[in-house]
Amino acid sequence: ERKKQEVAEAKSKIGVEQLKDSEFFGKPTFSLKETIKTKSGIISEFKRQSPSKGIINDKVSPLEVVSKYEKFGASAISILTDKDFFGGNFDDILSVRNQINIPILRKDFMIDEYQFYEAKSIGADIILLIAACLSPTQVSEFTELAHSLNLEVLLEIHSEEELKHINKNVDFVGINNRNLKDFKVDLQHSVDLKNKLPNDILSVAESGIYNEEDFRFLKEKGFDGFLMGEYFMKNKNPGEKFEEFVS
Ligand code: IGP
Repeated sequence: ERKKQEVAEAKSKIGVEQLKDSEFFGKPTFSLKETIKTKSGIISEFKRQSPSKGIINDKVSPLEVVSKYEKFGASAISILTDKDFFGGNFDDILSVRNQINIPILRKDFMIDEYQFYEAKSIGADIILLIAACLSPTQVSEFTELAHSLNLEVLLEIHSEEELKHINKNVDFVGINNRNLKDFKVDLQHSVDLKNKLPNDILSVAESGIYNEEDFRFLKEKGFDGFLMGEYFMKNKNPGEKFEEFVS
């Protein structure tokens, strides 16, 4: 509801046609389908705060963090643009887009077509669809729209129920290790769910990866990608923490 209002307000200020004037329409994009296999597989996140943890790090700039993420082998960068819950904004993406050459995931709650044009207009390459917020029909319609804008789609699921949201057009299925209702993390639950995915689909393990052991466990179980935020962001220097993790 809050999101609906936010989107309506944005739309009334800047129309879709105006968004299309952005330099990023018609520019080539970066593909996670390519980098997920050739780099570390880690999608490292820039996140100042979260509903479950409060402030994580509000002292570092996106550019100083993500340039290190890129330098040390991240397959992609995830940047939260939700303001109310995560303290993010579009400038966090805009301020780094032309400085790095790996894909950027605009992480937000996508509920309206308008947001896809927004994502494109700030130079994002990937968007997140959260099954818990959408119907299977919406997922397939939004996927089509995203692809028409050259955006890749990461579909996030958490329960067996949500397997029905998957269609063959989504580029990646993310399994959230964290239950968004009680914030509990359960890696085994994700592995069990992964075993029920169509086996030709690229999979991403999301959230609550807090040490090397978690990472190795999920890698062994066959996940292609790993979305990690807090583990890096909670340090004074998230980029250095990333470097330490991958070396
Ligand atoms: C990162 P963590 O535990 O490493 O900080 O998690 C990422 O998976 C998490 O931010 C996330 C998220 C979401 C945030 C996953 N799905 C949906 C907002 C909305």
